[in-house]
Amino acid sequence: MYQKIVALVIFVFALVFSGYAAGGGEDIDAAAAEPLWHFNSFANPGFPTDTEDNAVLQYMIEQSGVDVRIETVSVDDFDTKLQLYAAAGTLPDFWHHNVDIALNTAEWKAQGLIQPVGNLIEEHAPELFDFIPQAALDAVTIDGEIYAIPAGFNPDDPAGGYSISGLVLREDWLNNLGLSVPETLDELYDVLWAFTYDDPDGNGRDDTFGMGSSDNLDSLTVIANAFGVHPLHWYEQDGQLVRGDLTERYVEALQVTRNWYEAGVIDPEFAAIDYASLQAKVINSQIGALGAHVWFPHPRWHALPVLREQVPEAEITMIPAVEGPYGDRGYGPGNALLQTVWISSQAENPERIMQLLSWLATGTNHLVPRFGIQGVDWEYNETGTGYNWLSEPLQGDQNDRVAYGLGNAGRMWPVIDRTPWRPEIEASFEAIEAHLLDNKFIGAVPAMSEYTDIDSLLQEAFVLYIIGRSSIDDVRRAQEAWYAEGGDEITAQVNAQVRNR
Ligand SMILES: [Ca+2]
Repeated sequence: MYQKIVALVIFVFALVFSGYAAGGGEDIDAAAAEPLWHFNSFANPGFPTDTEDNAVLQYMIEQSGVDVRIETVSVDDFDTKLQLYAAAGTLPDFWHHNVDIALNTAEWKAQGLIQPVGNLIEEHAPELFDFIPQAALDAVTIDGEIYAIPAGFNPDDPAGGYSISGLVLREDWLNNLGLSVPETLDELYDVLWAFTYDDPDGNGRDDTFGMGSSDNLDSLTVIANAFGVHPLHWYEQDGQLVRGDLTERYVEALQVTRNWYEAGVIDPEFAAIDYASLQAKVINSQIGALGAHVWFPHPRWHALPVLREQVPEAEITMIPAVEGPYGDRGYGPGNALLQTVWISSQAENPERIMQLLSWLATGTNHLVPRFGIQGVDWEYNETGTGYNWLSEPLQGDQNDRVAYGLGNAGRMWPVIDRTPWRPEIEASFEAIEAHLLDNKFIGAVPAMSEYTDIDSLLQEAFVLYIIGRSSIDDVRRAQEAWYAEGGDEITAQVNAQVRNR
């Protein structure tokens, strides 16, 4: 804290002596003609910020008619530097950040650092609504007003969804055993049983487990999903929103998980390994199923190529969520709220910012910051399902692209576009999106940043129960403790915020 104050004092002095302090007699007309000031986190170190040398940014400025300069900062330094600017009364016009988005929106609104943007979008850039998921807008809506501009998703990209996680299986193991893709939780159990006990890899040794997970229970969530809940999402129970892992259904799912663990179909080491070790178990053909993202079955994603060095015929497939005993079916929807843009409460010409964003939301302009100029740097391939790279920087590696100016400029308003990877991941998206659960609250409330340690205690209790070291009463006691130590407040604030939307 002391260091922060010292840094703040030094920073404010520096601003005063360089003539940047608040009310320092800046000419308003001159300020209007100045380039917009964009403050950009998640900086690529090699990014050229001089617009003269940056072909991509220069093109965006010329085409949109809006001059802008980009200041980049690392994610870790972002909060500190933004607060220093706020204390000095010289906020950037708009900024981009990708961490704790809903929470930051609530805090910056409370601090008066940002302005509502709903009317600005409607009046000056309604095209943005075609790109931004409603779930993301809901998450940054406070007291009926939208306070941030979340990343868009290319609406023309069938692999452009924001739900990216599901259950993947070793398809070659299914085929070896003559099994089909499971549709229900019971059928999934049968598959995992066979993966464990019927020698799916045909090497004559008892050396495989059905499903793996890491210590944060990621893979095992698919069992809770079949009971209609995702642990960290919110569901209605007795007229109130309750977090998934506090519901009765979740307790039932834990009991099933423990049964599966006792039956030996879940890797017994799950509670002691991280996600990297879990991936190693896939690569070594020790497990046949795990929770994973859409890229996992991709032949160029690092897991499958390494696995194929040992098992050339290996196939990994994403399967749709299985149906549970009450007829529930679906994965928990993914995070719709990715990299986001906020407009400063001090921005004098927010409509110029909207002009720039409107340009980005027109035609294929949103691809410019990522891939450059159509016809110069890239063109659609023959089938229209991907791109051909034309210019030298686009055919080079990441460093060449960054040096050319691709990447950070796009964070003035990022649009997710997965077209280059589409042929291989489209099937995964179709499987995930076949069945999705409904999360009743996406966003954050202040109490979440206050009580940050209560979730790990709950998680620990769940793991101890699954591996047979505690009773279901211990689970319920842990849930009560979660409420008593701050969860009550979180739950009350979530319910209040949903009522006020
Ligand atoms: Ca075997």
